[in-house]
Amino acid sequence: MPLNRKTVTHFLIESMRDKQGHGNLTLLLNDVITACKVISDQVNHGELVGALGSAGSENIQGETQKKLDVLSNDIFLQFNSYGGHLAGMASEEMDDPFPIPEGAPRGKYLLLFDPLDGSSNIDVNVSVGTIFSILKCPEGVEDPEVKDFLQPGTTQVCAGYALYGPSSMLVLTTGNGVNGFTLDQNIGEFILTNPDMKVVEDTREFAINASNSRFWEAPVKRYVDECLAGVEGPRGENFNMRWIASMVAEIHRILIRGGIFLYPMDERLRKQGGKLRLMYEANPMSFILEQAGGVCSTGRERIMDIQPSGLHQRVPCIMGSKNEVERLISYHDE
Ligand code: AHM
Ligand code: MG
Repeated sequence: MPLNRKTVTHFLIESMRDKQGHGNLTLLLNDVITACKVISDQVNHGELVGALGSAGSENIQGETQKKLDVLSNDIFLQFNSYGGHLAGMASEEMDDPFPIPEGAPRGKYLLLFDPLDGSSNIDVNVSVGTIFSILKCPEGVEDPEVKDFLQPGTTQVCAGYALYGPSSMLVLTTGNGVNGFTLDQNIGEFILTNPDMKVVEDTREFAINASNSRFWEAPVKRYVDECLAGVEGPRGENFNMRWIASMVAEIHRILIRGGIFLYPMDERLRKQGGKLRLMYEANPMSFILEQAGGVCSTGRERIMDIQPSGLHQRVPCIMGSKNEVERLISYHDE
């Protein structure tokens, strides 16, 4: 490894040096990153460590949990319980907030996470990831309850994801741009490889699960139809389509080469509010994308402005390259 490369710890210490009180956030992130490295190792070993397949249980959303969903959740809880920087945790895989264990020191932050997103991809060896969001625990609260977690995305102190793909990567924002790190397996450290990531404003690539097209709302139908019509259509250009069914991989692609990611409202999802979870998926990804110059909306409002009403609330997601997202928002306005 070239000697001038920066580890994520080095990067965080340097970037937080002048910010008062941020030493705690660096130490908290150190624990989060260690958890991601342990999950990365389990994902990499797959069937060799018996990690694939169903756990035979269901989460709060009624989804069947994979063994790796359960294991990744346990890893996150274990590695973040004892550092002394958290007042509580909440996970996509758990009904209620997880209290810091009796006797362990408490801190001022709240950690929310989707321990293994895109887990339908695990058994077929396609990229999955971890998504996390860090909030401040309200002043004076020792044992946070659900209401203490229900803060809009704009209050996030930090958001990030780990992508377990051909290489494992970590992408982070603390509200001052977005930086990407690649795991060097030999030394067990994430190394800064993608400084100051930006989402290009224009794109000719969209991502949506087209099998739901018969349920889509009119603005989404119109947008996708226009893309599909290519050079002969109103857009006068050909578009490309991708759908990995792994939000982390999808958002990562958008950070690298632009694009628009859609899991919009549709007739089938209306009752539950959408597909993706506000607190564990939509908000952290919105913080990252907006920090990189992208735009993130439900079609009707900015995702990070939503006042959450529940820990497991779902929302429509339209996010990515500015000009395409704004076009689709304008179709909703019409
Ligand atoms: P999960 O948290 O249960 O893994 O679900 C979230 C995933 C996202 O990563 C992805 O964008 C979406 O679900 C895919 O959904 P679908 O299978 O309907 O295409
Ligand atoms: Mg998820």
